[in-house]
Amino acid sequence: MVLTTHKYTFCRICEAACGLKARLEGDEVVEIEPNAEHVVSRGYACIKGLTAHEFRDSPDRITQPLKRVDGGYKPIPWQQALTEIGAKLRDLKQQHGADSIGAYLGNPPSMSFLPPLFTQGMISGLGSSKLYHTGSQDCNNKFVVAERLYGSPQIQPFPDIARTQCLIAVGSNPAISKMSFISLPHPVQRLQDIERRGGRVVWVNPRRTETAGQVGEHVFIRPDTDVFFMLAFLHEVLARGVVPSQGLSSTMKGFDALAQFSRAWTPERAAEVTGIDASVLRQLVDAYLDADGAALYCSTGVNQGSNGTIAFWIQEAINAITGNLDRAGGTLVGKGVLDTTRQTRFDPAAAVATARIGGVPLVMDTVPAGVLADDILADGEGQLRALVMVGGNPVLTCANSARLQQAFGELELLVAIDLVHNESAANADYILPGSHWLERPDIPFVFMTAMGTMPDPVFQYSDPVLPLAGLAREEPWILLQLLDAAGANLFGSRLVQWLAKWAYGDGSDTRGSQRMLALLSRVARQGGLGALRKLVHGKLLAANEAGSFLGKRLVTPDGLLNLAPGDLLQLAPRLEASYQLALQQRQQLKLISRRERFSHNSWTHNHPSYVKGQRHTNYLTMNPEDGVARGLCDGDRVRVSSEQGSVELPLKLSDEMMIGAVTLPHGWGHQSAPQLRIASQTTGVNANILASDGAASLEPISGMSQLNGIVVEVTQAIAVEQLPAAIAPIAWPDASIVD
Ligand SMILES: Nc1nc2c(c(=O)[nH]1)N[C@H]1C(S)=C(S)[C@@H](COP(=O)(O)OP(=O)(O)OC[C@H]3O[C@@H](n4cnc5c(=O)[nH]c(N)nc54)[C@H](O)[C@@H]3O)O[C@H]1N2
Ligand SMILES: Nc1nc2c(c(=O)[nH]1)N[C@H]1C(S)=C(S)[C@@H](COP(=O)(O)OP(=O)(O)OC[C@H]3O[C@@H](n4cnc5c(=O)[nH]c(N)nc54)[C@H](O)[C@@H]3O)O[C@H]1N2
Ligand code: SF4
Ligand SMILES: [Mo]
Repeated sequence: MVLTTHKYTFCRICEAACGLKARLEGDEVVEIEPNAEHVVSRGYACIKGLTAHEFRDSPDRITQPLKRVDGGYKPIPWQQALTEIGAKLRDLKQQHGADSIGAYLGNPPSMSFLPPLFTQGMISGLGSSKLYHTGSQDCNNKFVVAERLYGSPQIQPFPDIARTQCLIAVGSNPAISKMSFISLPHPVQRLQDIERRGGRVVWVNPRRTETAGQVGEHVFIRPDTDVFFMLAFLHEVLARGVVPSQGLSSTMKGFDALAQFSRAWTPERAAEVTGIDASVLRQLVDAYLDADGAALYCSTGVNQGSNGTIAFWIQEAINAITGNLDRAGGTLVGKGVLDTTRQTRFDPAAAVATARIGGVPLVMDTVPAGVLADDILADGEGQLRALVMVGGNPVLTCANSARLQQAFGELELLVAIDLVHNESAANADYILPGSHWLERPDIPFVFMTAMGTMPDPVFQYSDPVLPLAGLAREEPWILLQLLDAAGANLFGSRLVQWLAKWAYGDGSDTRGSQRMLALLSRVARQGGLGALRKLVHGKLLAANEAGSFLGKRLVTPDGLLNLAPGDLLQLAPRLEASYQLALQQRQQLKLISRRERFSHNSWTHNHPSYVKGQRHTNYLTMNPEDGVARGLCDGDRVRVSSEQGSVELPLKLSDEMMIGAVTLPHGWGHQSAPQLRIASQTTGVNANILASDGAASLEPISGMSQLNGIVVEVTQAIAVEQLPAAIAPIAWPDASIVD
């Protein structure tokens, strides 16, 4: 008889970190339910968390190291893989210097605590400066602004959802993504609560989203013009005579320079490019100023535009000067249990480290992914010759994928540490079986544990729910062994390397990570493993306090909030040029990104239920009027062309899109990964073929790639391909998904 047991854990797919309850029969998870006893998520979870075990047990999961031999892949022992990779890394370092070796840290392992830490430790241990990270695809603008305004990238105010009377959210769709830079399980319900208590919620977005259908009011904005919306908002706030109150003004500086910066941006001028009527903007400013606690919030819709840094700066400045920052109902600054704001302090007087390519600045010691292809292709000192991918799928998720794929072919060594043989690893030299989060012990990732971006502060721990599959190993163990084989030490310290190696042993179980987490927990005064194991439903921490931040917890050199950092002020001419360009581009179609319920970046399409029926492809969505103007009908196959490339896919016409804006979900284009037997049969296309890379295409200061507001043309596709009507059946375990 098989024994049925239950184990509690928390989800590590997105920032909500929902509590889950897994039902096991023997060593197999047969069902995952939301954990009703979890102190924050209280019985909420989404389809991705509830089907996580089906990805862990995917028939395409890699469970032993693979080496490329004669164009195919053959299983090899761990020892051989590590020795050979280590020897190559050592050689490259000797011949070409440490900067010839880099790592790409993907998003999925970044949602755990230890894998990102060890990836950083490996790169710095090798003496390299080449850590590529997905931050330049989603949020580096927020980090660089926080450095300058508050003194550390880790200080990220978030809306006080429980008390706000007015939330204006720009470029965010919580019903689908569950939000970013705030951990909020069941966001729609929490947002509806704002309306229930008489508050207002406003969505500013070129697409009327699934969220706007359930809560709040929607305002259309033309793609990539948010910075002008923010500037006009600030202009109008100042026009009402708002100045920081006496108490506030002693906690901040730069008000006059900020006011000067916004002077030219009247609502009428902004309206020319945003499409938001000046009177509508003034009403929003009224609502914001009249509310007893209001917050402006933005997310990737803004971050991935061409001026996400200025937009976020101005947003934060508005929240600050109106007294909404650090106020009940405004925005709050959480406290992590492991507060590292001082350790990550930004020195505005110090020179910013730059990448080899185009002098692009590093952000939190990471290189923007937009120069990865150049780093491989451009000869010269420090040319990148070896790349270790720790999760992630850059060939689908980074701008100008076609070029990146070509560049990957030039690498002397490409190693993927992953669950599956994905598109980026199509020609990898080695594929090493990493761990699924259900197999890892964990505390919540850095935003929660160190930065405290939580309306309901919680600390939690999970033991692994399942053992490591086959010969899979945890990422920290793999990275330690690679360092050893390359003759280097974690963070360059022999002692740290020795201790970590002792803790991890042969890596066949997760005791190493448990020891590490227990140590971190003790440092955070949360007790050892025994104490952690009591946190299966999470432990509520002290509530976020209004009035605890300004004048108290900033880590700028003078302790003041800097409303007008010098290098941001210098972006004024760029802003003017962007405005002129936006004026010229008013008649052109602009492409924006969007997320889907059944896609999580690039890694959920290898599951039959996620891609069944109409979901076997992504679609371009366009306003019907734009369709009529181009003679296009719903269901037509269209060609979408940008300066960078073109893709062909089916069209959907919907008035959810603003006129002039089209949208195309990213993370598709799996045809080059035959090892993903389901995904490779899907017909969706890679949106990042259309986005540009290279230093000149990146936002200055943040190095963000522009993934929103890409000028495109859409025409009828000439060659109509015969598409498979449905994915061919493959023997696959029963999927539990329900739509
Ligand atoms: N289901 C699902 N959930 C996810 C993910 C996923 O792929 N699928 N990804 C996860 C990750 S890695 C992240 S970083 C978070 C991101 O989470 P969010 O940043 O909250 O992302 P979205 O909810 O997609 O919101 C982005 C919105 O911006 C809008 N937008 C696009 N361009 C513009 C523009 O120029 N201006 C304005 N104002 N809006 C614009 C889009 O229409 C979209 O509705 O989501 C996470 N959650
Ligand atoms: N055009 C456009 N491009 C975008 C975006 C957009 O909105 N528009 N969004 C961007 C955003 S927000 C992000 S965060 C990036 C994401 O970019 P990436 O991180 O590069 O891509 P993902 O699809 O998240 O990574 C999927 C891979 O991680 C592996 N994986 C999953 N879990 C684990 C694990 O625990 N360990 C290991 N070792 N591997 C694991 C999966 O098997 C899969 O192969 O994409 C960005 N790209
Ligand atoms: S909302 Fe995010 S954290 Fe919660 S179950 Fe879904 S994917 Fe997991
Ligand atoms: Mo992301």
